[in-house]
Amino acid sequence: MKVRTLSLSFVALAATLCASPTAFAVDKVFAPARSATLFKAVNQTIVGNSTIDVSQLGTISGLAISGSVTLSNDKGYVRVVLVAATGEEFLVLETNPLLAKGKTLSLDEYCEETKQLDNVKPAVLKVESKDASLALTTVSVSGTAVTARAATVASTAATSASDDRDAQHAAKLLAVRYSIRQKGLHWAAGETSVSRLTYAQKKRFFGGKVPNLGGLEYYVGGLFQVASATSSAPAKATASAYVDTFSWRTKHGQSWLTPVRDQGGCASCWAFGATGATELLVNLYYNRHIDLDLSEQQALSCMGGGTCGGGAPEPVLDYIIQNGIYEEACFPYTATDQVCSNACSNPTELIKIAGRTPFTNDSEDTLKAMILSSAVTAGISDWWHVLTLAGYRTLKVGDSFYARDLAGSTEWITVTASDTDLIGRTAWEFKNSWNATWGDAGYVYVLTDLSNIYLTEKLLAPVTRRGHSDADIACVDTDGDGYYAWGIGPKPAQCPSQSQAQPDGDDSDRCKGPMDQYGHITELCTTVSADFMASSLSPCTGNTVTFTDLSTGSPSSWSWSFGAGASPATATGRGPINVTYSTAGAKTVSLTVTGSNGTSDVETKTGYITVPSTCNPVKLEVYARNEASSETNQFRPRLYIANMGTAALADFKVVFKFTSNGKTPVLQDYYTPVETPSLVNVSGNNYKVVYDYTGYTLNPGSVVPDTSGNVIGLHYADWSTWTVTSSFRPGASFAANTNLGVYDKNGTLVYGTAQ
Ligand SMILES: [Ca+2]
Ligand SMILES: [Ca+2]
Ligand SMILES: [Ca+2]
Repeated sequence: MKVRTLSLSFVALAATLCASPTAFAVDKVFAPARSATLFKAVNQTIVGNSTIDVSQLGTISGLAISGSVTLSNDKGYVRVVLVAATGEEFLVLETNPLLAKGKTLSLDEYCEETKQLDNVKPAVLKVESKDASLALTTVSVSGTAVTARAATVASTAATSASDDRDAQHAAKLLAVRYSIRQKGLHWAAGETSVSRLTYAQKKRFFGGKVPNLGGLEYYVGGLFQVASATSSAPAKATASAYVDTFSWRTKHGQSWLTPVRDQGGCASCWAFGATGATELLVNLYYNRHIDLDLSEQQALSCMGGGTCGGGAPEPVLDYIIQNGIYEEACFPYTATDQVCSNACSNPTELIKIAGRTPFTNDSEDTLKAMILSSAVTAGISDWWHVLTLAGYRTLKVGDSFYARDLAGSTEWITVTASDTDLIGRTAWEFKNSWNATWGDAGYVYVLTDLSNIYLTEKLLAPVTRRGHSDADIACVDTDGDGYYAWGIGPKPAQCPSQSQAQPDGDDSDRCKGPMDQYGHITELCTTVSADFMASSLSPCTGNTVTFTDLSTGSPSSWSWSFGAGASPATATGRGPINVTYSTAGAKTVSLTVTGSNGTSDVETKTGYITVPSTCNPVKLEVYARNEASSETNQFRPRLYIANMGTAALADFKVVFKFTSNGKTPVLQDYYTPVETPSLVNVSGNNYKVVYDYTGYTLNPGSVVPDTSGNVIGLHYADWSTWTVTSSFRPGASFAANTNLGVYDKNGTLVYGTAQ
């Protein structure tokens, strides 16, 4: 019999819960750690919010629910929370269309934080739902654990609550990533500072009530689309007089925002949104990187805006207008409610602003004008959350976003010609206060209905700063084009007499002159310069690649050449131009532009496009870790495989190699429910481990065996130190591992490195 660990207690459990190999589904990580002994028949269909009395169940060490969830639209969600007699809360289930990988979810003894409980006395099950129904058939519980959990944890890592949570987090993240891929969404999901919070921690973070974030906690970059209650995409913006893209993160070639902060376990986003905007306004007004760190604790404790249970930015701004705000050191942030008298009595900084103007939600252009002229604090009502606005971008083909998560995964997200739901829409760029390890370095691009933007205020200059005056405003011509920059106020007296009357719209580029009220910048250089970009750098044969002109200097004619196998092979006109390739390989693309005054320029990008020889709709991800890192005579690899693609993969093999220091290794199979592992002596001390999945099919969206992984053991029997050099190279926790290789039934490498 195959068992997963050496622990006898767990052998018995595996036999109880997992009668056949088909039961080793991904959902196993959401099944109770101990077999259920008590059941409560419920047989209710719950719509909206409800509570179920479970106080008669006695002290328990685990709780699971069975039934099914139906989500009626993209905003649908269901959350079930166990409330203990002590008032402690534990998440039993949270789902939405991303987590459920669709509109329905079948629950067979499902549990999350209630998988292993430390002898809890239950009171009620709290059900919260919107645009969804929960058909609950039974609640099952396991009674008091016979042995204390701590002892079980010590005996084997495989049954620890922390391992369970790791596996659940991994499974939820894979589900979100799979849904993003299947739905064609344009953001990347990864592990963030928020994704691993417990329900109780999230509740503190959001001020006592957790909103349906629709996956936002997993956001690590790209374009986050706030789900609309109607399934149709929000209307596109009408033609705008304003410039397509503007951001204080790139104005004059630099970011004017202060570093991303961390609000911690306190719903003080409103204090951070207002303070972040004030810090930005100070930099903009003085045209210098003063980069003040102002006191969010003062905003939280002294300004009447709210508490760690939530609040609003307007009272904070009004207080800063009337009384001013101190520096962080005067009243350091503790993420707790404190009395205002804890502030220092002699602050160094006292910053006041002149006023505020609310956004009336009348049009996108109004909000663009506010961003172009000053600092703006803004909220998203679906998230009950306030942030600082940094800029906006009208989406066009070729716009690219870089995503990176805590586990080190990176990807590019690019708008292509087929993204008709995006092109022409406005993405709002926000600075968040969830730490720079969340989102796109702490920032997020949001696509949402205008009506979802609330608590939004433009901050008004002038700024006053204790011990300083307007003589401190920098008036500089950094790029030497004769146009000076002096921030967002009127031209100050200290600007030199030879300076132009209009400010420089981009003081990092001598070809860019003054900016008008709509953000358009006068072109100062007439020389043409050719440049372009492609919507995809590695298209499959037959797939459309869109080439977009990025030339500067107002060219009047264009001549393109797209490389071998391209159709069309050449083109004239600005484009964008759609091209397909019929052959694989590296392609060299060039563009020649000519200006009206006869000057011309050529941009040639050698090997710019690479068409792969095979485009496989199977897209695997393999995660691995070493369970036995602390033991010297063995290593115990764990791995699992996810198919994130659109086609099934059958009869494959996973292979890695290792070298022993002269001792003969022994393979022991602990938990490989669907494959046959084997140890192959290649030559001398060189070995391969082969996991043979002949007869098994890994379907799209599925994981094998589950996110806690297969386990085999490799050891040498005499308990002396054993040195193994392995291509497996795993760490202590699960991470994507491309050091091993996955081969399909034809022997073609479909993932990782050749072995
Ligand atoms: Ca601060
Ligand atoms: Ca200049
Ligand atoms: Ca300039």
